[in-house]
Amino acid sequence: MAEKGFTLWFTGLSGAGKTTLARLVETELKTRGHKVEVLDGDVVRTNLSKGLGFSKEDRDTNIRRIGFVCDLLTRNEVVAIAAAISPYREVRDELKAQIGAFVEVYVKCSLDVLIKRDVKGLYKKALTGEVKNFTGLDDPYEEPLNPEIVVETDSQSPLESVAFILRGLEEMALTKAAEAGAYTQEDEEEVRRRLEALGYV
Ligand code: ADX
Repeated sequence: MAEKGFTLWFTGLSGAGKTTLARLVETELKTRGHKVEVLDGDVVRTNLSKGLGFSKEDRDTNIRRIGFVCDLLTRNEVVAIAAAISPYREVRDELKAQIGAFVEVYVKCSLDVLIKRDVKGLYKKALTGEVKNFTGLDDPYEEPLNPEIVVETDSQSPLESVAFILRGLEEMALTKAAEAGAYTQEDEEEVRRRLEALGYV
């Protein structure tokens, strides 16, 4: 029997870890037999949302486009994973109502830590005024009020957050834990490769 489709929606500030967690959860869910597609804000903005900027209107358009594709995938037994800041509550709630099988994951991290980490160097640019309307600094981020899952990436390791998310999905009966020995050597190598790329092993 085909697995049930659902949308796993990661929201949170730039650099909080949405993409990292989305990719790790993707690998794990594929291992468990799900069909999975990731829609990442940074990637979508190079194709589907090419040309859009960071005004409220453009961000909402970007999020509605990502949500539209997630809806199509979800209907077809695919797990659609979105990783975009998606700063506005109203449009996230709109997508939740539209898609139904929608799990909101708030990737929470304090601004202090994000500014210190600053992997892409964008916080520095935003703080010096080189980049304007940066989310969390001079542009709003509306925290989810009732997210299904919250992970705190300033105190958890990526693997801890991933384990927590998977447990949440298991409790919602959206996935089943893989049986011992279900991993092929290829799966293990893939996880290892991803962790290596992140500097964890
Ligand atoms: S969203 O607001 O429309 O959901 P999205 O997740 O697609 O944003 O893109 C965010 C990414 O764009 C950030 O991770 C960052 O790399 C880049 N970016 C460039 N300018 C901004 C800005 N003003 N605010 C936030 N992110 C920005």
